[in-house]
Amino acid sequence: MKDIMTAPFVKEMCETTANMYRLYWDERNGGNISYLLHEDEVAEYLDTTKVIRTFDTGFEAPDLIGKYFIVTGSGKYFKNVEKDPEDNMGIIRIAEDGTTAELLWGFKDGVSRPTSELPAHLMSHQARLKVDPENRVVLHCHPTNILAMTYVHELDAKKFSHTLWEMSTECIVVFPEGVEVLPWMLCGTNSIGEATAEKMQNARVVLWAMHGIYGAGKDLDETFGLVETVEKAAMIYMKIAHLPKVNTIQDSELKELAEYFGVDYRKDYLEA
Ligand code: 2HA
Ligand code: ZN
Repeated sequence: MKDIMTAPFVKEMCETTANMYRLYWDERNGGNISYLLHEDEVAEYLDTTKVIRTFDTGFEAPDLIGKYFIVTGSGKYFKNVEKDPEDNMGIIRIAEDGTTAELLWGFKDGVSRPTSELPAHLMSHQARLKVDPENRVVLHCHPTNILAMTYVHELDAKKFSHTLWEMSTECIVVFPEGVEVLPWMLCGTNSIGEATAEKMQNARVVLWAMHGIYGAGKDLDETFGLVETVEKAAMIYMKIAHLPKVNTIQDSELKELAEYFGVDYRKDYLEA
């Protein structure tokens, strides 16, 4: 059995959480990540028959039975993941009943649990896997500018997506499906999980107004890059929203971009 500390997925989780922390996306215990692992990947490092503890997830995820995830822990700080991966993260498998999570590694203090946002994560994985069988990552964080923008911009998915697209040339290419937006809701609940998962059927980015962002993708790099691009657009918006706008990217130019790069964009979000 190989040393799990050398596993690429553990290293990538460490690097990603450290980058997110340094970008001010994850203060204190803010943010959480779940990353779907393949059984053969896990079996190189762990005896998958040894369950350390179990958790009741409080909901059913029938499509995820037998699936493995590396997840960040409830109350854990992204700042600390790199220093002590085995304390701040866990590897879980969804049991045969679809509602129990079996811990196979991590949360070594013996009491810690997976992220409080596990419902939103697992429900989002289910939703994304239906539209993209290659989806493996769901990531939540609190980027400063996207959060700020939800205080001053209308929370309409079409208008919000259009504004973000206008903020930089690459946006419509990186998230051609736009972003979905939820109003303020109580976090950590099944309700916000269900609402997020429903929106995840249409887009890989779901904004939680006055709270943060959910991003999904096929690997950590892609998902991180997606959130990074949305956050950069929001940063530009927050720099210019109070200034007279003299120039912008026209709808005809957004269309030209989307067509040139061959992306399947939300045509109904453009006037052109
Ligand atoms: O894990 O970000 O939404 C802390 C949070 C809750
Ligand atoms: Zn949060």
